[in-house]
Amino acid sequence: LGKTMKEHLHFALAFWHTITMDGSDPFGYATMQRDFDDSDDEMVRAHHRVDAFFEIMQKLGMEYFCFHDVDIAPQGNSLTEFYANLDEITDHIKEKMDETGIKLLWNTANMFSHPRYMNGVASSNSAEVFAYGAAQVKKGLDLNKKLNGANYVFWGGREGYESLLNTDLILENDNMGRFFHMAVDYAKSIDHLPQFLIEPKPKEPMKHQYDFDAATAMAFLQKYDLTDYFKLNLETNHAWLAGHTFDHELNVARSYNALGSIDANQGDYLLGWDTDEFPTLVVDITLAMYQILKNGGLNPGGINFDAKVRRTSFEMDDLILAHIAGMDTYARALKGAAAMIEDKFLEDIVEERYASYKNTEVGRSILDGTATLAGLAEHALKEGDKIELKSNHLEHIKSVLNDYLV
Ligand code: GLO
Ligand code: NI
Ligand code: NI
Ligand code: NI
Repeated sequence: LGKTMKEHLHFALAFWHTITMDGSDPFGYATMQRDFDDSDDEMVRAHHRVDAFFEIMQKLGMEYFCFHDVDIAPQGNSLTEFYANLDEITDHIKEKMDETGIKLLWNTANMFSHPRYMNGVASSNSAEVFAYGAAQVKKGLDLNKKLNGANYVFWGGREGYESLLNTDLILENDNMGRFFHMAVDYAKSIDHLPQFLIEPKPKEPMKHQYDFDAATAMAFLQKYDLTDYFKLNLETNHAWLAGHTFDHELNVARSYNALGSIDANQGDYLLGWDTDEFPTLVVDITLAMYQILKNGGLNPGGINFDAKVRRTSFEMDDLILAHIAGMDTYARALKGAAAMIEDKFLEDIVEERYASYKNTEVGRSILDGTATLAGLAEHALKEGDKIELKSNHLEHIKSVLNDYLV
């Protein structure tokens, strides 16, 4: 596989689902009181939260972490205050990183919770909002440099629209392209260019999200000439929302050499939104891990748990056990996928299925580009009436797949 098994399991802890998360949902208030939230002073609390975050990572043996700017530091009463708070807290984070050896997989800017972002950021109808978002990303890149981050993530948040009746889709997409180029240019100017990642997601929170799925995001990146700097951060639950399996999204990204990193979670088969449950479905994750191994792993990406416990699982133990369940699922998936690759289980099936392209003259001419429409028509006029079709043996394949589920 080119790497040791453990190198394929670079897990990251998400600040927002562990420390900031309090169990509140659209229908109910917080259910989680954490003992690290023991001070009325916001900045003291922020420091204690960082300590708790690193303690959890050490207990779990996690090597990486991810955060939004607003997760780690209070926003204060102005952007100036927010910047200062971020500087203070990231000094503390840096100390913790040096002490523990834990690394930053990626950070990002939350540009979707505050009311100013109700219409998006780069795709907003306000240049002031665009500028405010630019300020957040600038700071995010400064912090990424300070903490030696490997990647920097853009989840579209509210980049999208509710109705075309009042939306200039072309202007909004052009502005998104401009925004990302500014981020690349700034990163170059400070001599620290992380791998940029777009995280596609459909339907939520805007009715029409611009980064709907992997294929849509790739069309965007190609159109705006950003493929040298951007890959994709793919999330299981987002794939499902788009009507895809996770391994489909990974395979599409791989076909563009753009599989960067993943947000590990799962949805609920019965519900149509981003429930961010912990990954426990071995079959889905084994097929995902198969794609990741075919990709040669995720580098410099990793496996970030974008997953939350339910508000009814409010004890700290539940949070710890949930991450262990997620890590175990990925470890099992890795074993199964590695065995599939070793046995060439899928490769042989695929090879056999497309055999007629490799083992016949007409097939080879299609693959090597020498075939023409007229030449193929001539061939079909001679041979076409005796085409023999082969069964897909799909049920048999699925039942053998079960043998690989660890
Ligand atoms: C929401 C996304 C979100 C992102 C995060 C980092 O559905 O999954 O959690 O992963 O903002 O970009
Ligand atoms: Ni109702
Ligand atoms: Ni995510
Ligand atoms: Ni999500």
